[in-house]
Amino acid sequence: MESVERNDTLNPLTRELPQRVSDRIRDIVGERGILTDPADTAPYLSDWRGAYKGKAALVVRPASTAEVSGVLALCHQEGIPVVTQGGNTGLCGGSMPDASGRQIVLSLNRLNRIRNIDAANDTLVAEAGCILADVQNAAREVGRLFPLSMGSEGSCTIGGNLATNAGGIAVLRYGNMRDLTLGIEVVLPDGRIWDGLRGLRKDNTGYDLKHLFIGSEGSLGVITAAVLKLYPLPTEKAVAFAALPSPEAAIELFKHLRSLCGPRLTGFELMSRMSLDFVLRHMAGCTDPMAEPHPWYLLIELTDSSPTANLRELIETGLMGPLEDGQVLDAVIAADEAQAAALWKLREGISEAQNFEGPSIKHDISVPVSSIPGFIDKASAALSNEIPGIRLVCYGHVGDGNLHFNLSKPPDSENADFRAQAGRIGRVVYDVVAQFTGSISAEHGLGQSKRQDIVRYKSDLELELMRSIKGLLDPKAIMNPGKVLPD
Ligand code: FAD
Ligand code: 2HG
Ligand code: ZN
Repeated sequence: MESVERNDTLNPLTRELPQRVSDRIRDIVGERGILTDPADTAPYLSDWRGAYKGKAALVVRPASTAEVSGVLALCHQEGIPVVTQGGNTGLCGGSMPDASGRQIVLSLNRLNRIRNIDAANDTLVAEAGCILADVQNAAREVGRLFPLSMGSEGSCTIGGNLATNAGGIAVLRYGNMRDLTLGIEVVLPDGRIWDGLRGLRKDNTGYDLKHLFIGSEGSLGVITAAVLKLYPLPTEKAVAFAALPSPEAAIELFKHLRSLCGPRLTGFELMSRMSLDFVLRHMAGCTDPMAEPHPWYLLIELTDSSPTANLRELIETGLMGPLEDGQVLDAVIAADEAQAAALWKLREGISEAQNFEGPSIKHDISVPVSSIPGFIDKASAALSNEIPGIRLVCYGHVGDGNLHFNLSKPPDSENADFRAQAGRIGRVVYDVVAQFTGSISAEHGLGQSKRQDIVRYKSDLELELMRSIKGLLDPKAIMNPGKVLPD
């Protein structure tokens, strides 16, 4: 903020930006591109969970790359911090401005055109503000699949997916957002536009710069468009819900099904009984598909594009042996699309269901797949020593080695007391993650919530390189300050 002159007239609406600056922003994005009324700005100033809140000098909604460029050039010149926002579904506070009221929120929800679909090249060019579900639908209309899929797909955006290198429920087969992207367009913090929209599967011309911006959580520049990879649309699908005695049994079944089904194994999601209980308690229309409760469950999906694939028979064969030897306790196979959707709702509803149980402390961790049972054992034991009565909501993309090792407060404890323990508890969990050479953020990013934690788990050299890259691309540190990098 140093370069904002102290004796400028403050904008009466925002009180934190000089009037001449908000006038210039209005000139760039037009009347529709600015929100100042508290009723309009409120959804941009609180995150999906209600865990983070912020204030903003303005909410700015550019409708083109040129407008993003104009706004960033001005903010760079004036030293105004910019918090880029997509669908605001992030879970680490990355899209929230701070409490100063001096930052602007740059929402990309008007930058939402699909620029091009090339079915022969299997690519789609989407602007950053496109909702993920709209991109999936556009691909489906031309008989193709855009495979990124997650519970927030009706609200999250391609820009947010790129900025967080999102994962989701089909990473096992198709990879995460980094693997699904061939090129990007980025507006640098000083307003220059890098057009890296190349739809090439082979391009070895030096450093692959797109990977710097993918996963950078708005801290290096604003991603405005991307060339995304498309795949053949699956024509066959089988979905099974299996009950298991333990995480060890889940990993045995994973090895078995990987060998039997190869790349057809698309989703392999673990959930504890506590996770299912929350869904059954809070999500309308959800029922337990089994007569008895069991300690653990797997949601398994096979897909194929071959018209001759008999996936139902394949999954039945795959489950038969484990059912006979007690590694699987019970199993249900969806008879049609409606039953498959109902089974998926049991898994996808966990995040929302947990919100109804009061504040949660989230740990989005990864370890090698083989270490999942050991991690769950050790981390659960460490936690129950720390807070008696804590409720562990453990679930996730176990085929990727990624667990959402989430905690809900003991029912009789105070919200504030529980929240105050997040740092101490995080360290207990993350120290176990480190023992298994895992990561403290598998898919949601660092945002505000984990940026200080990385000091303990990344080497000094790695942190130094990250800071150097930030300094090079964003020397005035206007892009999403207080996120990703530790103080
Ligand atoms: P936002 O929340 O708006 O922003 C996230 C970060 O990206 C912020 O740091 C922001 O500054 C930055 N950003 C946004 N757009 C841009 C841009 N164009 N250029 C530069 N930076 C930008 N995540 C998963 O990975 N897997 C899941 O399975 C999953 N499931 C979820 C289920 C639910 C119910 C919910 C609520 C969330 C889930 N998420 C999941 C988390 C979240 O949806 C993803 O992180 C998603 O990618 C965020 O997209 P967004 O558009 O909402 O981004
Ligand atoms: C999921 O896999 C999401 O459901 C959300 O990544 C996880 O809410 C969470 O912690
Ligand atoms: Zn997830």
